[in-house]
Amino acid sequence: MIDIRQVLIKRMKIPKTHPRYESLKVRHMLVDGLKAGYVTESGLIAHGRGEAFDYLLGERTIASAAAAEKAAAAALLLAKRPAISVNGNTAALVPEGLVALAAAVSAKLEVNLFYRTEEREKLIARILKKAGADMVLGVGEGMKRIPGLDSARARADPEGIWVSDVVLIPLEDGDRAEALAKAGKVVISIDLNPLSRTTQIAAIPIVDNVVRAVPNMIQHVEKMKVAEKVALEMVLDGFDKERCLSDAVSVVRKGV
Ligand code: PTJ
Repeated sequence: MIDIRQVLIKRMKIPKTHPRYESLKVRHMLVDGLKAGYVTESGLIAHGRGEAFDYLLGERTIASAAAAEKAAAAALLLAKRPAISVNGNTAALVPEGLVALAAAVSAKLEVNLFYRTEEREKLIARILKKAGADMVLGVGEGMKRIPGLDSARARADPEGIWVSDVVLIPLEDGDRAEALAKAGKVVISIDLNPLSRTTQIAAIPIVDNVVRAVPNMIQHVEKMKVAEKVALEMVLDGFDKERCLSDAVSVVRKGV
């Protein structure tokens, strides 16, 4: 079978020895998503902001982000009805990872878009299915609306985010993060900006690049899936959000 990523990388004509190879490869995944119609122009701008923070964080998973990823894995394993929200950028960057994470914690995968069109929803659902998803929620009509939100992001599938107790929201806007938290859900964010409203609001904020965070979370889930409930609760109780955020801000400011 043809590996589309390898085809794209060859087409980029960027030598693997290039010092910015990984970063350029990620950019091209988004540009390809834009050309295919499921990433938006704003998605590219949002990525640029993320890249700037990633640069300041040293383009690595800092210790406090690793702790948040472990706590998030525990929260997802403990959840009764976990859900994972997918937008254009994350569909372009980590489709297989999101599908694998959802399968590992029995979470629902739900498309949720800020710049919503039904065509984009369908394209993203198709990508997730190609990556191995059995079921993708959030597409088309029949959605509920999360109170307090005017944008298309208020949409919530009655079988997914609407009834979820724990929800993972990678690259999210602050309004929806706040509305989900107000609706009583445990919000896990992935956002490279430690100062964003989403990061500040989330119960478990992961300040890391989604391309690293998702595989790291899968590893934690694999290690902890046989753990007793009480052991998972201890991981969760041991997570200190304020310390995690002050550590991330300190790394951005001072590099350590
Ligand atoms: O596909 P849609 O229509 O739902 O639109 C998606 C975007 C990303 C355009 C939309 O959600 C948006 O406008 O997001 P914001 O409000 O710009 O927030 C994006 C946040 O994600 C910013 O704080 C960025 O720093 C952060 N970010 C960008 N790229 C990454 C990232 N965080 C983690 N990993 C990344 N690769």
